[in-house]
Amino acid sequence: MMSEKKAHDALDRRSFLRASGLAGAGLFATSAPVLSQQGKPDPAITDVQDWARNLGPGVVSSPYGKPSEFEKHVIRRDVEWLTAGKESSVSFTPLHELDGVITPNGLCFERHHSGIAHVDPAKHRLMLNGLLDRQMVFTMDDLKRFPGRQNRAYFLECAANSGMEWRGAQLNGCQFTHGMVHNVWYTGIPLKTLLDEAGVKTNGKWILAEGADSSGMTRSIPLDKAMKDCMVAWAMNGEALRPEQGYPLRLVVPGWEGNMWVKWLRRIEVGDQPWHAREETSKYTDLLADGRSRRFTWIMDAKSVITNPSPQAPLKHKGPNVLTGIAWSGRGSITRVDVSIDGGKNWRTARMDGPSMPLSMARFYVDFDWNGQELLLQSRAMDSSGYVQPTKNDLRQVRGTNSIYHNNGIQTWLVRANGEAENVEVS
Ligand SMILES: Nc1nc2c(c(=O)[nH]1)N[C@H]1C(S)=C(S)[C@@H](COP(=O)(O)O)O[C@H]1N2
Ligand SMILES: [Mo]
Repeated sequence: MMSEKKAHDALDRRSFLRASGLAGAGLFATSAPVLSQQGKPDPAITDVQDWARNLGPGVVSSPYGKPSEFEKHVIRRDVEWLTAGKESSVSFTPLHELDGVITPNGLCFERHHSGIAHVDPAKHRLMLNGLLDRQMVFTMDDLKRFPGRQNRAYFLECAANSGMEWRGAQLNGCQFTHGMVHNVWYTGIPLKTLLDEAGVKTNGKWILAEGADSSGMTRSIPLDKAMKDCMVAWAMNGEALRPEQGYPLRLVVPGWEGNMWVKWLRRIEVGDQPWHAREETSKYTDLLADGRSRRFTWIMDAKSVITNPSPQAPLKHKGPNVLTGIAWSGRGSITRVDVSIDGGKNWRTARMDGPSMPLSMARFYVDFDWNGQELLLQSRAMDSSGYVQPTKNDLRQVRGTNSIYHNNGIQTWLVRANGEAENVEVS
């Protein structure tokens, strides 16, 4: 706490500032003017605010900390008309309100087929069955005693992200066009550890992952991928998984479509062929123009989006501005992002800042001067495999417009002279 003398001095200093504010600018030639733009004293400077006058709430007044009340708008949102109800639906990450490369746990987009399962970890089991030397069942405590625990940051993108944009610009905001992606640190053990413990028979070539929620979601995954880098994870960003993200256990399938990352993971079956479950036949396949479908599109190709400015985050000032966005690739790390302000005619290479880890989100910036001219903003990601993010039209040439999945085309934002931004396409 401040001593009485110090508090008195602080008050004195404030009354002095107020006096100097009234006396006019010029007193502090090197600091910011005390007068606001209208020539009136700025109360943010001259007034003693409540938070400086009164004691604040003590420790543990919020035993689990929450964001500032002034950040109430930073929330997941859904699009009401997109789904018939809230249980089989999706909410979107507010990408335009975030920075860096890690998504805060409370803001990770959610995609559920039968709502959020509230699973008691004491009653949760992971069963391994099928083509194994030993069928096994693990409790959460068992899993946490395995050696070889790992920490890895990975993006998870739903294959339906940007799905509404296949046939033209639709939704106004990167939260809605690109917000079915999150990037967190996972803690868990390699799936390989468990499969080795149970002993995969030589004819075992596929695994089936099953969730404990009432949708009983299942997906087939080739054994090679399961053994390479899949994890069973119980923590995200250093704390237990959130119920929305599959508490107490989820499958992590790095770089591959979000649907395969089975939440509330309860069973792994080993088989000799894929199961062709609903989610890999009727859903998450891409119907091509000639009536055939792409089967098993697992890898999420390189993609990027400018998060600021964007329709939910207009430009407010002329002069120096910071453009920023995110990029990710299911084939490796992001090596470069180019940005265009004229709809793809000219490109400049953005500055990356923060880590650029394999199969994890990367952050880019362009520091630029805005003189109030119209902008057609685009970003184009490149990854360590040499892949370059295509335009939406290039994608349509190959895939037609029947699909709603796997749209990684270049996004365009039109920024108007008043700074407002809109979802558009350039031909
Ligand atoms: N058990 C179960 N796992 C699931 C789902 C589900 O409904 N049930 N949805 C899948 C889909 S379609 C996606 S995109 C991701 C979403 O993960 P998130 O909710 O953590 O964003 O989880 C996948 N895993
Ligand atoms: Mo999904």
